[in-house]
Amino acid sequence: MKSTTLAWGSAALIAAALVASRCAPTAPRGAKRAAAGASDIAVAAQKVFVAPGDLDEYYMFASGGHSGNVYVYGIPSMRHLSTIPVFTPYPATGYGFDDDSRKMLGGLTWGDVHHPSLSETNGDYDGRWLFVNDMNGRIARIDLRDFKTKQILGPVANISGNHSGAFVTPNTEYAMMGTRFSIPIPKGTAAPIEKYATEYKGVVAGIKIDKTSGEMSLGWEIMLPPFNFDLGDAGKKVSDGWMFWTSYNAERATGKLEVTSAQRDRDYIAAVDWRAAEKAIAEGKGDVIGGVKVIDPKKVPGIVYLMPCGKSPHGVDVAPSGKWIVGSGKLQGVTTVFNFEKIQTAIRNKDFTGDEDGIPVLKYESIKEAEVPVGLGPLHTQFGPDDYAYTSLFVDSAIAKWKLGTWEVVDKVPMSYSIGHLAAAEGDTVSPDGKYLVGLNKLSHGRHLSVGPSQPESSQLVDISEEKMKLLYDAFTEPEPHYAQIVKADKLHPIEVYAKDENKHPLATWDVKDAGVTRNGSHVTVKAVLVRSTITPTSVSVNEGDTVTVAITNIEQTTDELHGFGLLDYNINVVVDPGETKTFTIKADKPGVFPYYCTNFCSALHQEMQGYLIVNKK
Ligand code: K7E
Ligand code: CUA
Repeated sequence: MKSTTLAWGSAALIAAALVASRCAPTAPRGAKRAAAGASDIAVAAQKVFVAPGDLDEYYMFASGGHSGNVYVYGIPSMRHLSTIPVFTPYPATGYGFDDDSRKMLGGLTWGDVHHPSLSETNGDYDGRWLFVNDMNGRIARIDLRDFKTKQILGPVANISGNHSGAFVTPNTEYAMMGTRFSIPIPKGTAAPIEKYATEYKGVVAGIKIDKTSGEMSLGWEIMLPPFNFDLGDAGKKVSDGWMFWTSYNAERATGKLEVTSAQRDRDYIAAVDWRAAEKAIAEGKGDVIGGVKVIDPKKVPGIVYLMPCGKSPHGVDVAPSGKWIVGSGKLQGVTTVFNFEKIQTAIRNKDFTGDEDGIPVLKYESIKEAEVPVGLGPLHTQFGPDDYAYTSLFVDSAIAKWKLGTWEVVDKVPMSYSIGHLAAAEGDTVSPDGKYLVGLNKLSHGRHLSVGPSQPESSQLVDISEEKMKLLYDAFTEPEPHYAQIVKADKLHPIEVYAKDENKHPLATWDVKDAGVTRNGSHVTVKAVLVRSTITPTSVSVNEGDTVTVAITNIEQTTDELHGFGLLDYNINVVVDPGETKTFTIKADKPGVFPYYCTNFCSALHQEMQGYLIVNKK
């Protein structure tokens, strides 16, 4: 197998390649088909074809980047099954219009989701929750019982640009957070940019997750030098109890980072003993910054160590055994594998080469196991059974398959084009499935019908069940897929309706006789009932200046019988699932008559499902 090895320090060359790779060729229509034999295409078509009425074998949860959403796909069909709004209002499901979801969004109407993280038990997906990070210092929890966002934690104090989350630990004790854009802390403090190296700080955090409810709270924070913390992964099995964060900009540089932060041959992976951090916080150690306790590793040693890793590493991925920690230096031609046992030995022996703000730097040669010549621009690694690893190569526009232990690159498959993350079936758990891998590409360049300057985002399904990887399918994916996770469909057990006796909403109304209007001073409460094909009450009269809270219960107990409540001119659009109660509140500041109606087609008399809000002039 031909592979390219590149000496460290050839950053300029790589930079040129990085630029060049953004101009991938556009194949003339029809030419691509000729490239693969007709029988290959027939085999691929059969492998992705999910017959009408049949179901996919896996769910894929893909990040929606700055759309603020999570997108759900079926694998192998690559069908887009659902959109889960998280950090962004989404009229299709009424998200961000009712009181609870508005409160959760907290005034921000966008988020930048990069890394979905399914909850785990003993290092395997357990199908309970999905956690996702947002660059605005937040993490959200989606309940996989109903595929809805249930909690948004944050913005968390002192965390700025939370890119390196939401990777959970093997028993979902913690989700991870980290600063990509260091700032002076606490937030709200200003310091001149010339003082970046000393007064700006990076912070990493452990977000504690309640075992039963999934409720998140801040566990601990650690103050670090102003490196740009980029990706993360939790240790597993032998390395359980540790977390790893990559960082770039060990130079502590400012200005044109593409030049200034690429000077050194090595940056760092921060290795954190999270049980030690937990203990330190429990013992009351740490300084209060921004209203929370923050551990300063200079004062509390034994919690953080820095592992040198070349060069401007992006992804860090822990192998299923927990033995190997793979750091992908995006500006080189190799990916570096560290040996967890050697890391522990180096820590015990104080095998350090120096420190950064009091944090020991481990000796590279002592902890490194291998440099695997995967190819140019390695970003992320996923795993399969039998010790196989798959690394995405942004610059080479390919995926490399290689073997843990022998460190041999055994196969490569081109991607069209410029792959970022990749996701293999259960490929970041302790027991990867193999079978399928999805390349989440940054560019599509003529792989789909043109829709103007904003080209469709492209993902490619790859068969990894055999020795050679085979491209099966090109699929449009909603922008912008960074990371995705693929979970066996039978691990999830979504409900179809909210059972009546589980609805504990104080304003739930299950009988149309109980629907109606009550007034308390200038606060009007409307209890509304939705059932085919009437909204009760059919009209509501209030006075200009009233505050009006409308509680809507959909009393259907039938699958798929959703009703909506669209209120014209007041910017209200709520969707209520069977058995669910939602409230919205408006200030009746516009006099007149305002129709409301059911927005979800529900029966032959759906059009009749309407009413009027009458706001009487003062
Ligand atoms: Cu590589 Cu945000 Cu994980 Cu994009 S990130 S690719
Ligand atoms: Cu209810 Cu349409």
